[in-house]
Amino acid sequence: MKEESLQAYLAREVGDATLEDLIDRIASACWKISNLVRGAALSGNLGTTAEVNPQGEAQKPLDLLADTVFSQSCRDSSALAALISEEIETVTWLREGTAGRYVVSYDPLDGSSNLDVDLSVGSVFAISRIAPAGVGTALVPGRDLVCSGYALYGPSTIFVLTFGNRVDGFSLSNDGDSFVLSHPNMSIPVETQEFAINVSRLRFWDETVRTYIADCIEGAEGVRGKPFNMRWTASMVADVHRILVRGGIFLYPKDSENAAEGGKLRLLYEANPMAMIVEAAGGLATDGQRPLLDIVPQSPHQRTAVVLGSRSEVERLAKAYAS
Ligand code: AHM
Ligand code: MG
Repeated sequence: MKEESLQAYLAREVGDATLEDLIDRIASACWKISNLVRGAALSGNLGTTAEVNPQGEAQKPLDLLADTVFSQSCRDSSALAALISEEIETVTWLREGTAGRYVVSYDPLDGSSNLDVDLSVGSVFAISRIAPAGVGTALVPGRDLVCSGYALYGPSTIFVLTFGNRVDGFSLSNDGDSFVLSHPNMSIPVETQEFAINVSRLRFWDETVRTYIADCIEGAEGVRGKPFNMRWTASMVADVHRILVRGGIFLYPKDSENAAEGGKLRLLYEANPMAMIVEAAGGLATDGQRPLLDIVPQSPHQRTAVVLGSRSEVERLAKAYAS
């Protein structure tokens, strides 16, 4: 089979040179971040800085470096109006009052608590267009996204992309500076026997989540009548990628500890990009009850509950909430 580069794929799929250029810039940021992650120990970039991000979480040197690489790679795109980063408090306007131009929302290094223990991390991004009527606001519901994707820095580096109709994955070449189509048309199996949740938070969960997980753990002996396996990587990118490859359900619910903030994961640059990918791959992505992509964002760092993955399990939990 002839290898197809990400650039050739974009020229075939997109037909808008400015958008192709913007996605290519994001992909370049991802392979540069991949190289930074691999070299982190030898360049003295592990550990934690004295800084905190807008959510009050300690920042790692690589969180900050990845943010710089990402924004520098994107900001010269003439098609770009604004950037929204997990690491920056306010929306960064580059070309204000520019209907039709793009906003990139991104988490430059998701799951960064995994860095010091050499486990998988990733970058997540979503691209939206500033609507003619919405000049001045960078916040749009996930349903209006143009495209979204992530890069997973695991045993290999994979760049996954969707425009909403299909999901394709690209592997980093051996040279480390280009992506090649390796996972065409990814789709999530409808049925699954694998769940992902941070079980140490059980004491904070509501009854619906407790019952759902208890039923899974009872396995073949309980109401589900089949065994379930559990995986939790503490990196949403790695968990979502596993679900794209072999199915599963991922839950980060709103619970009694994080309810005041609305949940743990951020809507614009974590939940929505993953929701767009999961829906395009045949799965479902909700906050437990309503589709994540239907939520109208109110602020750049808004949080939400997240339940996504194989259709049958996400529907089961939504039904349990509804009853
Ligand atoms: P981060 O953006 O600060 O890395 O936080 C997001 C991460 C997700 O990747 C992951 O699913 C979750 O936080 C892990 O949370 P926990 O520490 O409860 O396991
Ligand atoms: Mg994150």
